[in-house]
Amino acid sequence: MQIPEYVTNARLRNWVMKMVDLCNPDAVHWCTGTDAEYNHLTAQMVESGTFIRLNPEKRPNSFLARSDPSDVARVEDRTFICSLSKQDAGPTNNWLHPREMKEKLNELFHGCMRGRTMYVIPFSMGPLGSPIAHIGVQLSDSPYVAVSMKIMTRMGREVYDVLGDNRDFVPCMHSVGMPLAPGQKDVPWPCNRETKYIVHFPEERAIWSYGSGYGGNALLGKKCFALRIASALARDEGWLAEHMLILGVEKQPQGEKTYVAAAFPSACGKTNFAMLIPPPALQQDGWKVTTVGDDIAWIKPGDDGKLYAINPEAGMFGVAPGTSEKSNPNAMATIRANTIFTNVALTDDGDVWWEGMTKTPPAHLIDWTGQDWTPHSERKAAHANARFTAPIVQCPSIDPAFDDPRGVPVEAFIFGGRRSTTVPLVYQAFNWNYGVYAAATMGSEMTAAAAGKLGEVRRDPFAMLPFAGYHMGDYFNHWLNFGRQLVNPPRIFCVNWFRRDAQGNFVWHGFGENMRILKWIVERARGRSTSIESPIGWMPRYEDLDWRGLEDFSREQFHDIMSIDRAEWQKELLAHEELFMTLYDRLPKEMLYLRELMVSSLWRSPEHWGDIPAH
Ligand code: O2Y
Ligand code: MN
Repeated sequence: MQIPEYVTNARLRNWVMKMVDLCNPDAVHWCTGTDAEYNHLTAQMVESGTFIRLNPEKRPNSFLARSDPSDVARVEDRTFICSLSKQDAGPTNNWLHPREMKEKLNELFHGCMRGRTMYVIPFSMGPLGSPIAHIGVQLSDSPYVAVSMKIMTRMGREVYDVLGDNRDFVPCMHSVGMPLAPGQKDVPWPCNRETKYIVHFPEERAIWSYGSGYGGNALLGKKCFALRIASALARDEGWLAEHMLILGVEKQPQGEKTYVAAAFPSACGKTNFAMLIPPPALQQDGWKVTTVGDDIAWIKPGDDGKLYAINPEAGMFGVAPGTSEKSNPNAMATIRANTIFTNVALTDDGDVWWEGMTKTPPAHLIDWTGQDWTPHSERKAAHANARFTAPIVQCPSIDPAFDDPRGVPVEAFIFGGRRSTTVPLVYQAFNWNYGVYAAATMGSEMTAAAAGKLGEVRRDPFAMLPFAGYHMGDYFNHWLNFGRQLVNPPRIFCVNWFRRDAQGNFVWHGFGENMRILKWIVERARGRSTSIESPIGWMPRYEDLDWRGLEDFSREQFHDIMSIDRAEWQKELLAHEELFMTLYDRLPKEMLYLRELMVSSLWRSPEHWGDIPAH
């Protein structure tokens, strides 16, 4: 194997040689990240049947891939955190001793790339050379992964300049787990239907993924590196790696800009919130939202005592179903060209479609399984987890500082879940520790009607349950410690867009209307807007929010989504105990004390908090 002379990093050279010996690929391709390389690989995949080129008039330079039906999403039950001690992985992660796991992986990877090309994919998570960024190198036998990594990360030859002779990188080993015998014909979406392993070694900072070519299982910069490995790095080095979008709130003519990072579990509209378009009355008043990131934030303290955040990614791997000109026009504009679609439906004129894109479906489609589809078909045309992969700089609301190596200063954190009762539309935690408590106990109602689970509240601390690379109790402790170092910590807020009335209807309109809440949050973070005290935190009164253009949203409706029901909150606080019991061996004592404090303040005497009813 010929190693390019510009690859001077000794550890990298040795590692690639060792992995080539192990996996036995037919060829090795050192990715350069150029457009010419992208065009060559995509054309090759059109030829092999992995990609369908979409109609260039409708969707220039865009492709459709259909995955194997067994390989359509992240596989949490096959995801492992292999720290040396089981306790360090904690009760919410799958674990196996690293020695035992390595034996297994060595067997699986032995000869696994026969008949295939190994792609060497160098990438930076974050702007090249940023003090907040980190380098990874992925080895993969999937050209789909190679081209997706060009969109999702800063991928290419320049990474070797940052890496130099001896800088560290995270080795990311990936195989679809389907070697080809001589003469064996390949399939459009190779994967291993029986065996999948998504494995993290947090002490070694290494990732091994086998058997899947899909999304978070295979694009290893995303969940595996930027969250699971990075969360362990961040704990050790004193920063934060979070499942958070980053947005900027701009107010003209003053020119004031406030950056906010927000964590929501999946299916809570994170991408829509990151690209929010304010209602006309607020736009006319000079309010605008800009997008830095839609999924992950890396946040480090700066020399000035502020927190600076980057989006480590360069692309979006967004859920297609439900995305429309109405729900997210910015996302629709982002995917107009240069986009890879996976498991969406194909229209007769060579474009894409999915449920929720238009009110009326086309009369005929080819569905995500490659079969004819009409509106009378029983199956969905697009898979529920169908995705688009697109460069985030194509988003019309992209923030000018997206590529700034210094990152953007974060003034507020927002945490939110999907709750039909109990949690009010918005409140501000009393201080950092109360905020950590709220984020740690955050819950969301399940949306899929899976076997009687509909509506059940699942705790998803910090929206990090599937992504923390170590014990969740230690993770809470890291947040508490981190706050102790900050002279003026960002304010912490909780939101719930999903409260329902007695008839089961959503009370809040959501989408662009969330700007009204964001405005109050920004004003509070800057110490300006007024509020009242409740047992769980500071809350806006009706008159504290900007209702221009939504005057028919009554004070009574506002009270419906802001009221704090003592009995419900008593139950809620009691339910936190279940999570605390699971994490008992590493749970910070602060969590228990804060819970007690909140229980006691629930029984403060007033009938109203301000004019918001306390039932
Ligand atoms: O199913 C997958 O592989 C993707 S999951 C995903 C993709 C983009 C952003 N967030 C997520 C998530 O699960 O949080
Ligand atoms: Mn996510």
